Amino acid sequence: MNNTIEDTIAAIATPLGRGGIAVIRVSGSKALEVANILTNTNPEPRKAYFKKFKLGNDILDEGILLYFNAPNSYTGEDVIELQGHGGIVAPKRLLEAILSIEGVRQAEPGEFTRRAFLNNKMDLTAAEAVEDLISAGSDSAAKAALSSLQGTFAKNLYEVADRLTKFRVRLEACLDFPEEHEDFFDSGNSEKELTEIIDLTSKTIQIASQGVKLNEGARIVLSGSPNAGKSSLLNALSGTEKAIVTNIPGTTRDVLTANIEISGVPVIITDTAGIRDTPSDEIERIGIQKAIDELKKADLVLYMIDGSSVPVDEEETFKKIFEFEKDEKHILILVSKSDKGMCDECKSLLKSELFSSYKQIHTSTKTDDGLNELRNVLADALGIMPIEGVFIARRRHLTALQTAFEHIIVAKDNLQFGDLVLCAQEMREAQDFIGNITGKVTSDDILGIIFSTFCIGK
Ligand SMILES: Nc1nc2c(ncn2[C@@H]2O[C@H](COP(=O)(O)OP(=O)(O)OP(=O)(O)O)[C@@H](O)[C@H]2O)c(=O)[nH]1
Ligand SMILES: [Mg+2]
Repeated sequence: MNNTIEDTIAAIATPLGRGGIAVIRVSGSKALEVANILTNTNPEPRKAYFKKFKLGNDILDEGILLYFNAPNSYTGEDVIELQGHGGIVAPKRLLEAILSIEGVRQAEPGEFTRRAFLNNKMDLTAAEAVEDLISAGSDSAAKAALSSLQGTFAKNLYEVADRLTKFRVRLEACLDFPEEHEDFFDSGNSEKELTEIIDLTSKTIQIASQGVKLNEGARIVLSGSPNAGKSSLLNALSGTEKAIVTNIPGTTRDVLTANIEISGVPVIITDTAGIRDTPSDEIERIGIQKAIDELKKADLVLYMIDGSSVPVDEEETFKKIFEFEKDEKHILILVSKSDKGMCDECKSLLKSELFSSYKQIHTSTKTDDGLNELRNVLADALGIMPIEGVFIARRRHLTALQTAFEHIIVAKDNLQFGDLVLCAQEMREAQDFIGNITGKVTSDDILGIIFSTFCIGK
């Protein structure tokens, strides 16, 4: 049988594991019947009932029953919540009992929120923000997700969409009745209006791109020759003693990660084995291969050079990094151990053609020298900037916004050339892309992809 929106759905909404309370949510036309079967109660909306949860003579648990009647619920349908004891077994037994009731099935990931969206309880940006709030990796990401959930992103988009509509109404009228709308571009007002729409869209793009950064976080990979000080830096930046540090080259073999925050953006920092052509054993050889694999996933590579000792094969090692990361902006050179001073060979190496075009920062994990500057440089290199009123956004939002923006730019060109038909066409396209973000113009396939990444019970 195909799952439909007519089905009543149920799921455990809290994480499974030891905990005080587990919440099971049921949504759909049979929700009240489920409450009735399990608790022998006809609950009034928004009242808490302490009840035994029973199926037949089998007592499954006891706890609180809540009822939210349609449309005044999260999903817009009849919803009941059973708050029983936490753990793994008790909530599962209760859920199984609920699913044994005819017409009730297990909810798919994100299905409660999908119904909320389909019942116009929230638009798509808010629905996505629910999941983003749950998986927020930093304080700032959580705040930004809450802001989108409360409609800040949508408000910006509706403003753009509203202005597009007003412009299109006049433009289409002018195309249909040219005689009556001669002033359409004579007055220059239309061009001014389009410029304002472009500014507004561009501002929204700027905020959304920061929102995407908060959402996705960034990956920084530490790389370089053995003994350069990579593991010491991971420990210093994360404030932990996660990585083993010794003066034996080839200490790190496996890939180690730590989660840190840079200007509010969650960053995964990865420590890897030092790269050299002569690994001491098979384990180090595999570690070096893993280190190279990590480079492919990096948003930014911090290439570390021990400034205090005479460089050995540094050019060859660096060229290996360069093979995987060609963009200069994505590589920073970190000259470590600044407390020990710099040797002349290293000074001339850094001035050589291969290294001189990269940004170079000097640090010491012994004295913390340069670490604050490093954090600022990292924020800069990752494109993190403080913007008022940041809301969370996803890459699909940014792509749609940028495409809409391009259409508006072309529309303005067409207006300037006097080709109103093409201008109208571009404006229509732009509006569709904006509608795609809020869910006003979204196909079922896209909805399927969006909600399948949610957790079950949400
Ligand atoms: N004086 C000084 N010594 C440092 C600094 N950073 C690291 N060291 C020392 O350099 C040696 C190597 O440091 P690690 O952090 O293990 O170097 P690594 O790059 O992780 O080395 P591998 O794992 O072998 O590739 C250790 O003895 C550290 O104590 C620094 O800023 N100043
Ligand atoms: Mg190491």
